[in-house]
Amino acid sequence: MKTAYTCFCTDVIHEGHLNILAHARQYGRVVVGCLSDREMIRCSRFPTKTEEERMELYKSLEGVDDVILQDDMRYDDAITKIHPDFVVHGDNWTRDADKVIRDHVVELISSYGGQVIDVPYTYNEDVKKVDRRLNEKLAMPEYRRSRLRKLIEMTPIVKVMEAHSGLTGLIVEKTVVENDKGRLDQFDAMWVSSLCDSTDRGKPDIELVDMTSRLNTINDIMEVTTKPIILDGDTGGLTEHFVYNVRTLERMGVSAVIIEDKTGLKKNSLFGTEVVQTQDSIENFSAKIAAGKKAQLSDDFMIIARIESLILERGMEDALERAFAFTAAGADGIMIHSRKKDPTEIFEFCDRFREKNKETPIVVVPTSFNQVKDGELALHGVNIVIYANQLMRAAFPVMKKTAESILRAHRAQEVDSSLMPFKDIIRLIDEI
Ligand code: SPV
Ligand code: MG
Repeated sequence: MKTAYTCFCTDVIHEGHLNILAHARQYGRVVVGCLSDREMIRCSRFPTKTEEERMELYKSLEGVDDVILQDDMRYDDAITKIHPDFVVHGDNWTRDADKVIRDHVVELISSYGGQVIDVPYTYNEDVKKVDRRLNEKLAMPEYRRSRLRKLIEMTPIVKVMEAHSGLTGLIVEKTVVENDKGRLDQFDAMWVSSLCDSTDRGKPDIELVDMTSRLNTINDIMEVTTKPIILDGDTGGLTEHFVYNVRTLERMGVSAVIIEDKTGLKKNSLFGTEVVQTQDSIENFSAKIAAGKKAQLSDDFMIIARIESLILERGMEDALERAFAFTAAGADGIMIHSRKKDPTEIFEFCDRFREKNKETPIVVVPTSFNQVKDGELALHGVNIVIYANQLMRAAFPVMKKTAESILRAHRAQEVDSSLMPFKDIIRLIDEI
C-alpha cells in the first residue's frame, strides 16, 4: 500500500484540512505530520495548543492512519522517516514564501520517484472565519502577553523589530523571508521605542510624549497584529506612577516593559556622554523594580531592567554589579546597552553575567554594533535582540526624497515607479 503524507500546522481543523485528507486517502495510507512548536513559530503560526494536543486532534480525524511529529518545516525528517509516495498540500504553497518549501520537497521525493499533489486551496467564508477567530484569539491580552515568555523558552533568540504605528506593526507581523538554509524566518515580537514613538510625533526623545499617547500607539498596533509587544518605558517615571502603568500594560496585553536606570531629564542613550544624563542609584532603581513586581497581578508580565553604565562610561564592574542587584530586586530580565561600534563590551558583559546567572533573560539592542548577527548574540547567552529604530529610519529619507521630487517636477509621475502599487497596499490591510 502506498503512503500519502500531509503536514498540518494548525490548532483548528477546517474544511480545507478535511479536503486535503480526502484527497490524500485516494492515494493510500494517510500519515499526518504535526509541525513542531519550534517550527510553527518560525513560520509565523504561533500555536495556541501544545504539540501533544495537536497530535491528538489530528489522530482523532477520520481516515488518518498515523500521526508523526515533523520537526523541520522543510520536511527532511518526515521524508527520511516515512519515505512517502505522495506529499499532499494545498496549492497555496505554489506561491509566496512557502514556494521554497514546496520546491525542496519536490527535490527530496522525486529522487526516489515520489510525487507532490497540489490540492486546490479551500478559501471560503467558513475557512476565513476560522482563520480570523484564531488570529483574534492570539491577539487577546492573555495570549499575547504570555507569548513572550514562551518564545524565550522555545526559540534560540527572540527577534524583535520596532513598530510605531498600525502600519509598521503590520510589517513586523507579516514579513516572512527565506533564509540561507532554505527555511522561513520572521520577527517574533515588536518594540515600541520611545525614540520612534517620539520622532513619529516630531518630538524629542525626552519622556515628553506622555503615557496616554504611548498607550494609544500600542493600541493602534494591537488592533492589527497578534505578536507580543515590549514597551520601551524610558525611566519608568516616578515609582508611584510606574506601579499604575504596570497594571495598565498587563491588562492591555503588553508582554514586557523595559525601564532604564536613569533619573531626571532622560535623553536618548545614543547621545552617550555628549549630554548630561544622570544614572539612578542601585537602591532607588531596585526599589522601583520591586514596587513594579509587587503591583503586577499576572504571572507572565515582565519588568526588564536596562543598565546604562556602559553608555555613561561607568565601566563593566558597575554594569555587572547593577545587573545582579536588579535581578535580586525581582527584574525578569536585563537589558545591557552600548553605543560602541563593536560588540566586545556587550559580549564581555553577557559572558560574565552568564558565569553566575544562567537563567535571567538578557536583552541587547545592536544599533551601533550592527555587524553582529543574532546567532552570534545567542552564543553569548543573549535571549532577545531588538532592532530598535530601523523601520523609522528607513522611511524618513525615502519620504523626504519623494516630497522633494514632487515639488521639483510639479507632478507625481516621476516618483511613481518607486511607490508601492495600490493593489499591494490593499492586500496588506485585511478587511473584515
Ligand atoms: C529606543 O528605541 O527608544 C531606545 C533604544 O531606547 S536607544 O535609542 O538605543 O536608546
Ligand atoms: Mg528609548
